[in-house]
Amino acid sequence: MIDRRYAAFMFEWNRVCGARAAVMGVVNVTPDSFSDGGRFLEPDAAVAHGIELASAGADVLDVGGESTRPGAAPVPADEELFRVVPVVERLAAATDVPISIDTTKAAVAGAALAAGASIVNDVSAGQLDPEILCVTADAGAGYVAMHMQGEPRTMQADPRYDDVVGEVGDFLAERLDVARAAGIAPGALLVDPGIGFGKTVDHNLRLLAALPRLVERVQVPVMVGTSRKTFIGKVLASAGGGPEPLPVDQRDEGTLATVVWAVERGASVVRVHDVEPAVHAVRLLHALHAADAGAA
Ligand code: PMM
Repeated sequence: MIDRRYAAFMFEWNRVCGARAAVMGVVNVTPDSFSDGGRFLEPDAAVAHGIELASAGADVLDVGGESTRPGAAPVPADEELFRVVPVVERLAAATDVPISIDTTKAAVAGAALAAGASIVNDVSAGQLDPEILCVTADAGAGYVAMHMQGEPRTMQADPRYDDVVGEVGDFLAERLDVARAAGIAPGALLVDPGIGFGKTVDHNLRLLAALPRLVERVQVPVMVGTSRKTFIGKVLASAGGGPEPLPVDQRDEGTLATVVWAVERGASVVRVHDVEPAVHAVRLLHALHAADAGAA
């Protein structure tokens, strides 16, 4: 029997992804995320922000209670639960937009799914707490497996690959097998190359350049999260007039360029902080493709 929540998730997913790329809006309930840390730590502020992103056209809301920025320390499960569960519960009551829980912990995923989330976004791809795969499978929820080299505390120290695109693709294909073996339905799976997670500027650019190869390799929808990340600040540093990365609050135009690039190269979901411009870009691309197909 298909779980009601899973059926709802698949319906939503086909609705948004079948037609065009989906925009996932970020709701960080953390004191220390790199771009919006501390702004939405109070549940009222986080819920209001989520509702605002839904009104701006977000197709999915991603609620997270543990910062994964480079150098971040882990958060105990009870603190993470305390941050995210009330926010998920209230957002699920306030909006029809599907909610994703950004966590690596089975206990947090389970509580968020019970509170109304329908997707688990796991930056460790089930490696930190393998039980998270069973919790996701039991709930019939969607699952995003992301690639990360190392762990947030140390991942940017000296990331190395022989072939970053091949290695990330192999890792994600292997984690998809593990997720399927744990009982997650094949149609509920997505992967994410993990832009900025144990990667240099060059690694990130290569992965974005090779997105079509990754999409072909994994055969499931691919999600991409570039929003306001350091590589954008570093690429634009010289345009900003100096050797320092362009500050986080000046990276939204650069982010939009990567959103268009990623969607044009096969990304099914883009994860962003500034939702409205991404929604406009994705909708316009969709209209252009329809016109292109009509003219052919
Ligand atoms: N990036 C962050 C957090 N979670 N999840 C996925 N699937 N992909 C990402 O790129 C990703 C993520 C870090 O960004 P934030 O601190 O602004 O949330």
